[in-house]
Amino acid sequence: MKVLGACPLDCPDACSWVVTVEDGRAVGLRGNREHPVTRGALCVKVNRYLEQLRAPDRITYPMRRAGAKGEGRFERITWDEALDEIATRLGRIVDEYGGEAIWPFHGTGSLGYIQGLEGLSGRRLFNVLGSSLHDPTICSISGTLGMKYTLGTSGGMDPEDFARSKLILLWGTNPLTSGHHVWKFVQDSGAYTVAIDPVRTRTAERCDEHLAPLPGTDAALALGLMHVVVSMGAHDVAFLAEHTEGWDEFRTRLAEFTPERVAEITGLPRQRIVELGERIARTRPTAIRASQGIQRHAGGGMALRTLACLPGVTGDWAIPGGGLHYSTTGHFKLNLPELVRFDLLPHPVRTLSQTRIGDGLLSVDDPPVKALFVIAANPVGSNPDQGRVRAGLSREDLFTVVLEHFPTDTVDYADIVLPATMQPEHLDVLAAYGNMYLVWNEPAVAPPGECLSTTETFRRLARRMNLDEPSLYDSDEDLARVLLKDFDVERLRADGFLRVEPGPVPVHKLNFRSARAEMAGHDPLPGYTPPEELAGRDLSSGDVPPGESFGRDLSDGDTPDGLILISAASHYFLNTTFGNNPELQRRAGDSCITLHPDDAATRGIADGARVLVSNARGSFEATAEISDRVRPGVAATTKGRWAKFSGGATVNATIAERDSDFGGGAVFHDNRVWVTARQDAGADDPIRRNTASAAEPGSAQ
Ligand SMILES: Nc1nc2c(c(=O)[nH]1)N[C@H]1C(S)=C(S)[C@@H](COP(=O)(O)OP(=O)(O)OC[C@H]3O[C@@H](n4cnc5c(=O)[nH]c(N)nc54)[C@H](O)[C@@H]3O)O[C@H]1N2
Ligand SMILES: Nc1nc2c(c(=O)[nH]1)N[C@H]1C(S)=C(S)[C@@H](COP(=O)(O)OP(=O)(O)OC[C@H]3O[C@@H](n4cnc5c(=O)[nH]c(N)nc54)[C@H](O)[C@@H]3O)O[C@H]1N2
Ligand code: SF4
Ligand SMILES: [Mo]
Repeated sequence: MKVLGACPLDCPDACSWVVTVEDGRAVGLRGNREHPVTRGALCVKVNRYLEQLRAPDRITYPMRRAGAKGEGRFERITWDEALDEIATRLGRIVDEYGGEAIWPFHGTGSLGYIQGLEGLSGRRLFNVLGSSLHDPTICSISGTLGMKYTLGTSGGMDPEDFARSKLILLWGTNPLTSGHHVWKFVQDSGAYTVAIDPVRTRTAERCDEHLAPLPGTDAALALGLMHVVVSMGAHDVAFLAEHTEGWDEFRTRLAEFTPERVAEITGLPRQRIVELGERIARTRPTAIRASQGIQRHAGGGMALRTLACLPGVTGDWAIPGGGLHYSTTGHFKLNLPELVRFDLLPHPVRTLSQTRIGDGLLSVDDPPVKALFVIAANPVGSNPDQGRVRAGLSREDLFTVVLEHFPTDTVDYADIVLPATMQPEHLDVLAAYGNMYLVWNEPAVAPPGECLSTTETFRRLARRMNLDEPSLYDSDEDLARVLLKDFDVERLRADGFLRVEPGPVPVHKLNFRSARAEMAGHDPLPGYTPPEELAGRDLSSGDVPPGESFGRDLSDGDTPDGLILISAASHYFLNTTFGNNPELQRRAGDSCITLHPDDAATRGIADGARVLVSNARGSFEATAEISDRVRPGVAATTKGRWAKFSGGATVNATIAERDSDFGGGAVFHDNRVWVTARQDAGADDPIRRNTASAAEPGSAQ
């Protein structure tokens, strides 16, 4: 039997897949050949998804903490015991502190609207309880707001239109790793391709040209390119007059961003900026693919706001194959209000930010967070400031429930662990954020052991709490039909996917001057907001004022200026998902940091040496790779490793829990670190190398 499903992971592609089921077991998984973007192919990670379904460390029954918080020692309990304990604890917390003391903390482990997606699943129950709202700030919010200020929507161009582009800028995006299906459209176009990325990634290597600006300086580069276009008289006067607001003011600002100044800010040769500006000026249509990586900086929202202006200046927004693609989410008109039912809230409640879980647990008062539900998230692995996240989760007075598949670093802090179903075991619906398709996921097999879906878990908890609101008991299919009120559900279910047509971009006019941005306290015009930890200084020359060392003791020999560390998507993990898969661990190899030969030489670090990477927030260990894939002053590693398989800490120990400019986004790539050789690394190195077995100590399995 073949069952149509969909990949649930936080990836722009939202692949449609086909599960082969024999005797009630999933024995095969492949991409759906009919889906115009999936085209039969999944990816290196998800090709191993079925292994994860049956992995020996899968959590298959409820557990109660038996050791200290963080220790990861648990005892098996029944669902009845688990639900009783949760219902009793929640009841007491609501009585004493009010519902806002409960924080349903959702991650992006599943992007399914029914089982996962950042704060939606289970929200009806949390509304009835009057729990705090959860703002999914960790991934893409700054860029989304930046796009909206300029365009009125965050949904940009349809990436299938790349097939018609003549010039494509792959700007702060590495699709060959983080969502490879768009590459086919890029290739088919025959367009001239330019990668703009401080790192020479897999994608940059395949492009015709690569520019490596200093991290967080993209808005300045965009302003410089527009400056060149305008100084050539190549701006689209008719488009600007008819479809934009505030052009005269913005044009004045562009005049300030001469190629000389932009060269200084970005660390790019002036000539390269002028040449790319000229190429843009003479090539219609020009398309930009930007994704989330570019906005993980202090000025990340402004970066997208300013980038979205470029196709306005050239008139590309009006030409098929021209424009900017960031996220297509804004084009899907789903019936979220009826799915989520905020009308069930007894009174207005506060909102807590996903990115700031450390603050949320350690600093928020009135009321303090007393109960934390972690749903499809792994904040110890994925959030900024790992040390603070651990400190927050260690609070003895905090009641933590984690719904999970695997014994993650976060599960170790749970009071109660609940076993969750995986994608072939439950029903779900997704809308891609990197293409124009809805995808349907039909359950294919029964879950192992006592695993329950998120929805069923919350239905049972509602019953245990004697809540009589009828909508808390809607079935998954009812929920899907509500969400898809305006779509042909039968067709979606039969085909596994359904195309949605993008709405107009810009929505009305393109706003160079944005009243909405101004009202939110931002610059009324698009501009350049420098990154926080780069602060416009030339990192390679060591000209940082003495004493300015981000609180770090420099007596161990590193240079005072440190390096900007980018921790982008790993080819083999998806955030921390798959971080426990032995084969993917083997392929990913040791935790690694890439250093430019000059930076390695200054620090006396040899290729393959063990290094300590640190700043005032924390540290982790890695193996140095010396390569000119990174520019001087910049280092690169990847996200997604589990701390328990990496000597106890990952790169996230060094990242600041600080908000970006728009919407309180995370600043993962705006991170200054110091790198020193570890003298004492030897055979008894505590870092485990490729030996992580699926069944880890710390798991109760
Ligand atoms: N294999 C794999 N795929 C994934 C993920 C994964 O973990 N693994 N994660 C998924 C998720 S959650 C998301 S949000 C997306 C994210 O996918 P992307 O948007 O691709 O995000 P990142 O991987 O963070 O960064 C992309 C690129 O931006 C570059 N970059 C960083 N800072 C700057 C900058 O200031 N300017 C410029 N021009 N470039 C910069 C990085 O070097 C990197 O090559 O991918 C999804 N897909
Ligand atoms: N250093 C660094 N850190 C980053 C980033 C970066 O660029 N650099 N990027 C950030 C980004 S873009 C994102 S989106 C965040 C993601 O951060 P998180 O949302 O915490 O994502 P994951 O780490 O993948 O953890 C998701 C967990 O959900 C579980 N899960 C999956 N499906 C289900 C389900 O159906 N039910 C239940 N109950 N559980 C499920 C998985 O087993 C996994 O443990 O990470 C961020 N972290
Ligand atoms: S992770 Fe992305 S590319 Fe891989 S199967 Fe899922 S949606 Fe497709
Ligand atoms: Mo993300």
